[in-house]
Amino acid sequence: MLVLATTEREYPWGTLRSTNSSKVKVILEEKGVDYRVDRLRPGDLWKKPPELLAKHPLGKVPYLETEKDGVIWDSTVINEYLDDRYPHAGLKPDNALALAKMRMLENYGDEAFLVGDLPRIWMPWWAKPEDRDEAAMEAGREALRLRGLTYLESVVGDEYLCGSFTLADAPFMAAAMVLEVDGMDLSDFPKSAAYFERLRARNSYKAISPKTSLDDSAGSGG
Ligand SMILES: N[C@@H](CCC(=O)N[C@@H](CS)C(=O)NCC(=O)O)C(=O)O
Repeated sequence: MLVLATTEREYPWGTLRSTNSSKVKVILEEKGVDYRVDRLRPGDLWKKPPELLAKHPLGKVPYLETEKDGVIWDSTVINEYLDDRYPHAGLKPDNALALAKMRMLENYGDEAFLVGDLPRIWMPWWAKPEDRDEAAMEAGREALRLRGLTYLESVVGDEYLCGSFTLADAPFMAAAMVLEVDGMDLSDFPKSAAYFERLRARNSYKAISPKTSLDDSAGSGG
């Protein structure tokens, strides 16, 4: 049984999840492999206790515990590992250029969205409504409009980023989750908005949807 270590919490205003771990959860679901979720205390990501550092040398989530191969960490590495280890229903193109393009788009999702401008919108959702800095959140939305959404709008087509669904779409699943919670207006980015809706319509999105409780998203095997 694979075990995905992540941070997810139920709050009065919804179920909030680690974006990088959500990327992995989606691919575990797409692959249909048995896994269960191990939820760490969010405070451990700042305290970095020795037991966390023993699993992930940077003290971050996600990491994946496997029976065959030990611990694999970093969401991009884990997703590539899952696609290589469970090659059915492949989620990567097989020629060098298409693979490079897929990896560039996946990296763009990570850098511009998940570690770039989304945290300024997302992190405040983990605080009480009265403790949120609305001006800082709006600055995050503006940064996302100027960079990530402008670029996404220029590359996204009628399907997924590389035609069929691939690993490049995984970070954008996590972005779709954050934008669903935030309710940010995407009317200036109609192709991106439609793409996020397509992502939310996939079965795998249920495992990270803000509408799915923690009990209902503990993994297929537990
Ligand atoms: N490149 C890493 C980034 C992981 C990451 O930054 N995870 C966040 C939670 S979403 C975290 O653990 N933050 C604590 C920290 O940065 O020390 C990945 O893709 O897995």
